[in-house]
Amino acid sequence: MKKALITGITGQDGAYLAQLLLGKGYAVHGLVRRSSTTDMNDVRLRWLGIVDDVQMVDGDLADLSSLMRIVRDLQPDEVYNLAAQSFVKTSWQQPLLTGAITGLGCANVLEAVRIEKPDAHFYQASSSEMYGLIQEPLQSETTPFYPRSPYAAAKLYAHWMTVNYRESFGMHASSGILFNHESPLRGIEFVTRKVTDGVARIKLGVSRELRLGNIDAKRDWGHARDYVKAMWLMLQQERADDYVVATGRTVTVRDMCRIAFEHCGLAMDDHLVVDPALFRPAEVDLLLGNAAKAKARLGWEAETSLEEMIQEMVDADLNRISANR
Ligand code: NAP
Ligand code: F7E
Repeated sequence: MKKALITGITGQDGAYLAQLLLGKGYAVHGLVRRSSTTDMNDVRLRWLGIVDDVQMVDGDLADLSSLMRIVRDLQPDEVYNLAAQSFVKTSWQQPLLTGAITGLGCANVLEAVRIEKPDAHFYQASSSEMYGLIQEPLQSETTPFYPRSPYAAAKLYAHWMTVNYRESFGMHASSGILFNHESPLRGIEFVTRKVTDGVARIKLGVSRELRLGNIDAKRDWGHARDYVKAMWLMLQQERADDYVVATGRTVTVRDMCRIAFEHCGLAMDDHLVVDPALFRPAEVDLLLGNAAKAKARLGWEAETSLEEMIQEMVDADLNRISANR
């Protein structure tokens, strides 16, 4: 039985990846940081019905000794580094923490693997945010990076450390440059979930308006359930490499929002308010990924359309809000 270690298992992608790996017969172990509300941080694993099937281990990305102990004891075949301070807007308010966890945290995991289990296959959760102020209209593995936030700068450091450990130590270390991916398990602070939750509240008469920031920003949105398959495929290759994972379609926040309102039979213009207080210090205006390499080498393609995903998210939020009333 193969053993996998997932950092960030309590997050959106960690939960879907754990579900995928369990389905493939893996023993799945997840790194969990200490919290005073331990009964709340497994909510996503509960939602997927897999909380009793994964083994949780205590540790923190900031604490190299905990990572070394875990990798030494577990001897995992595959290590997926998904843990991060992942909210871009927060990275301007907590730039040093973001650097310490999203950036240096990856170096800590790489070191733990290099020292304790150097033949383990390693995955780093890189991000399309690294393209930032885009240098090409369609971004691929060869497009130059131009990070626009402390989050993106930290991810860029982690990305290059992954490449460096592959080249310096011959480690099987791969980096997935994933474009935005969402699901009913997405954190409520991210725009798709804020929209689907907000629209569901308006539909159920709990609120009247939805306040957003820059609705002209364009994103290439896919479904997290599809994207974790690409992570796994990268670690099954003979050689480690870097891959863009994207749908190849970009849509404004405004048009994504319209899909959610229309699904509920509501007129968007009656409820949507643009609030400049929600604008960011620097914006990433447009992201559009070219996943041709992932298709050719991994046989991976996005399976879920934006419309299907937003409708699934709105329906999940309608159910959640109704159940809590
Ligand atoms: P998420 O829902 O925000 O999950 C982040 C995870 O990291 C949570 O499990 C969190 O634990 C954990 N974490 C945070 N700080 C930690 C620390 N100091 N030590 C240990 N664990 C810590 O993020 P996601 O959407 O699943 O994304 C997964 C990864 O992919 C992240 O690295 C993200 O930056 C990257 N990424 C995401 C996207 C996307 O569109 N979703 C795109 C590209 C890249 P708690 O539950 O305790 O908070
Ligand atoms: O913003 C605009 C906002 O916070 C998307 C993370 O998973 O994907 C994610 O980062 C866009 C931005 O995601 C609101 O200004 C407008 O242009 O959903 P988001 P993100 O910043 O793209 C990348 C790939 C990651 O790696 C990250 O970890 O939507 N926007 N109004 C808004 N965004 C939010 N959150 N809230 C608003 O009210």
